[in-house]
Amino acid sequence: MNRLILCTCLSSMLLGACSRDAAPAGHRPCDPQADAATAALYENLFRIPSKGIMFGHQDDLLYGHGWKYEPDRSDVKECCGDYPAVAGWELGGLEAGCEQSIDDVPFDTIARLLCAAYERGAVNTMSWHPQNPETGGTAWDCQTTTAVRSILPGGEHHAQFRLWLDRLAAFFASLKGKDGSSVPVLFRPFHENTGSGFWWGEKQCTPDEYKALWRFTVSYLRDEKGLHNLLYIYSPDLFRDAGHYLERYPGDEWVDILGLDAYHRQQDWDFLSGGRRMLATLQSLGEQHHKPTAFTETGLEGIPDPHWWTRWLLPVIRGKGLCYVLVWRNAHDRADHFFGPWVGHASEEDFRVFVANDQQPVLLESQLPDMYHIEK
Ligand code: BMA
Repeated sequence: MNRLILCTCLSSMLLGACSRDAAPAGHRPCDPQADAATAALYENLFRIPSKGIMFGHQDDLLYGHGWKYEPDRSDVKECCGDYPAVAGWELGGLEAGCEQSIDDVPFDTIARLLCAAYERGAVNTMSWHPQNPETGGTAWDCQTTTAVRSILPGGEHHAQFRLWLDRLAAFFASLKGKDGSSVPVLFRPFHENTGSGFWWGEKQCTPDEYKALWRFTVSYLRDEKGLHNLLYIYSPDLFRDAGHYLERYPGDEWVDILGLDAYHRQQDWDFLSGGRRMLATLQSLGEQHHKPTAFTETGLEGIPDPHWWTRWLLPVIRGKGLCYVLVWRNAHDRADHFFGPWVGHASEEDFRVFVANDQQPVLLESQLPDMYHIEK
């Protein structure tokens, strides 16, 4: 369905149809004032698993294996004829006032292509790898255990953190569709909190500090900055059990979507059994907490198995009620740093088999229903 035509021709009708009142009780974003398109997107995230799982790829429209910034180009599209249903983008560097992300992508290019993806009907999600507020190092700088505390209210770097969020807020507010309405974004801050790879990780802050950071961030963007086009994804890393997953969970009123980041690392853990276990737990948690669930980051770097898509990913995600699965980026400047398909790679054909499989429907961009309108 062409969302743009519907929205421009029938905007007032649709705004009524998209109103939050149209959503069944329980399917309300944690922002009570979420705008119509954002509330409709949220409702559709509950509905989409009955149709299939949306396929996502980080930075897909910006660059790919061996190329960058070529209009309309996409590694996924070149392999299977369609863009990913979920477009992933990165905010790291924006907080510091940089014009380019930590992956050297200009933010105005991200904004332009993100809005274009929305106009085509895709779903946009943004990750954020902010610098360490204490050291000025990267998100991966974990040498201190006080970075989170330092940006909470009363902390030494709290004013700086507000400035960071002001910059993010200005970016989110600038994302507009052709009809002038705000573009909804699935925002995924402070991810992989059960790991210790980032300064907000399990060893770097206490559960209470993490929860306070999350709540402050949501409250600041939503209530102080008045952003109503965001849905918030909580996405821990590998976890032992439901208790571990929820240890740092800020509460149902602060989270819209339950996610999981879990990479296939052959030496470290069994992706098949571990992935199935964690996604089954995520499915139960989604049901208990009335939240949609997503496999928010995954992949096997360099895809050494030419049948990775059908041998590993498909059995892990099948039947888990997920609204999407997103594989990480195909770097343009690092030959071995890719997680998605590209033409000429040994797994290209298997990716097409994965996309067309009849066990777990996989949805690409053009197969999506109108995600920004609630169909009666
Ligand atoms: C990581 C790697 C890095 C990148 C970061 C943010 O997983 O891909 O090269 O800078 O994500 O996109």
